[in-house]
Amino acid sequence: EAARATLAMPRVYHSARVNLDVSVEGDALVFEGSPAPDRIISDAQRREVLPGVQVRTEDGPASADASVEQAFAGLGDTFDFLWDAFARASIDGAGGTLAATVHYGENYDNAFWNGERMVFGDGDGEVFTGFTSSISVIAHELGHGVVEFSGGLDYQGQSGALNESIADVFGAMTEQHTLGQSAAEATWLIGAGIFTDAVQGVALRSMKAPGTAYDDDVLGRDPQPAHMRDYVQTSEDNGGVHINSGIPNKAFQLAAVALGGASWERAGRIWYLTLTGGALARDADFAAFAAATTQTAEREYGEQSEEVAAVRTAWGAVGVSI
Ligand code: ASN
Ligand code: ZN
Repeated sequence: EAARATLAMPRVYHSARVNLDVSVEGDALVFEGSPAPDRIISDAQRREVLPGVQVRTEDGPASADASVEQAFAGLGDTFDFLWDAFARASIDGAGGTLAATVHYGENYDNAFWNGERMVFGDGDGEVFTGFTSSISVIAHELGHGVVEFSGGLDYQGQSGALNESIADVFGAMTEQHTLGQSAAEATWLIGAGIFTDAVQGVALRSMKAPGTAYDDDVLGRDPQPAHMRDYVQTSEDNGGVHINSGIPNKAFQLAAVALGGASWERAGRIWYLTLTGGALARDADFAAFAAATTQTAEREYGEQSEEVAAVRTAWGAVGVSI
């Protein structure tokens, strides 16, 4: 006997793409739907021109180019993480297409989010290998997208360092989700494996031990502080956005490890709800963000909860007073 069913999907996304799982429970057919990613990868062919030539789509054949496939897979891992952890459909929360360009420029030593897409250089081969091999780097760039779609944080000074830190939080959580790691098991490294063997360093940044990711003749010493007493006043790097992000990074890492389990279950959820709740000013400083995460934890878990205690302790440990 044939069964017919219509499936109502939550109206949280407009993507036409849906994964549908059908299972049998007793004498019932159970349909479960979830949004599926819509990815487009382009190739800048070593020029600094965007978007470049489209080389990979969701339904098209795989590319023979490893960078293309790595970027494609990384976007998929990030999409899966956002849905699994926060029921967020893509970075815009509406199932939007995820776009990336690889082979940007010649010997280009960076990756970035340009407001619309992720862009990856190949590295110069002396300090950096490519940037697509690291899921934490890919998810970091997408994290900037989530920040942007949530109202944004001015890319300057402390709000800029929060923007950077939240991108790292997304990077680390996505990598941990993809590898099936708990907060305690995780390396908390951002960009592990993207340095060549010539560099004395394990990663771009360490959220667990800011300031220790590298110590190298070419790069010098990792300048990230892990406490407000070491906050770096500088006019470079938009006021040290990639430097002082070590402080909120360490606070998140401490809260996540103290709460145990997977980082996104409680600490990540508190950070995410704080970011997306609509109450965060674009120019929020560390103290404002710390207060906001504490309020989120109080609202979600109760004032006397271990979550609130863990968040307060974590900010206190890095010298940010609430
Ligand atoms: N990779 C860097 C970042 O995403 C690029 C930049 O400085 N904007 O933060
Ligand atoms: Zn960044």
